[in-house]
Amino acid sequence: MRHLEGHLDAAAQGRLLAGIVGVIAAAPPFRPAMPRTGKPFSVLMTNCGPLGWVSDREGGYRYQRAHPATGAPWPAMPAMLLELWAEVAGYADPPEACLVNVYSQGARMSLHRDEDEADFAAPVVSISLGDACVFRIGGTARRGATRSVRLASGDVVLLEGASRLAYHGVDRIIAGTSTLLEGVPGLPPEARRINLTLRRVTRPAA
Ligand code: MD3
Ligand code: FE
Repeated sequence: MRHLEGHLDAAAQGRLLAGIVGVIAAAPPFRPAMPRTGKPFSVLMTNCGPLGWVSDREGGYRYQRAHPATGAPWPAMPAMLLELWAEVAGYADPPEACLVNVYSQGARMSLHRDEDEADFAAPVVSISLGDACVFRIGGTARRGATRSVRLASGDVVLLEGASRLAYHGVDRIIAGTSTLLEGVPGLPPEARRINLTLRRVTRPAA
């Protein structure tokens, strides 16, 4: 992975957050559930862009064009995200999905691989806003060694090449490390960290 620490300065983080507040107004964060068991996620999610990632007991992990609760199409990606992708992704076609993960204190994401996309040649671009987290990344085998990386507000991570299929997760949120999300109208009051992942889902037509 490529870790671009502090890639977005405070002003850029504020502009991006304003765009995400607009996304959340149109597409309220929902609580996904695990396939088959229906175990709820501790992370809330929403999406912007043509496709959005969802999960529930009945349908499992998938991308779809509509919000699972409202049935409305996902709102457009803020222009800043398309510009960031063009700047860092090294991939000609635009991202199709931006998954918005909303963490409260105590929320976590267990070790997993992102493999619901048809195109692993495209990178995943991650942007962190708000409190820092302890992120864990390993190799492409579930039982391999892992290392911890602190992701802070404004950091951008590029997952490309071998790291695109690496196991990864979020161990914990480090409370009180950012004031960015404090008192922002339109955000869930318990939100401490937001992570955005820009993804290519389908293989571009040749
Ligand atoms: C490594 N999100 O949404 S972002 C996810 O902080 C996800 O919310 C975490 O894992 C979060 O799927 C981690 C960094 C990240 C994103 C995608 C990856 C790391 C990745 C894809 C492959 C390998
Ligand atoms: Fe992931």
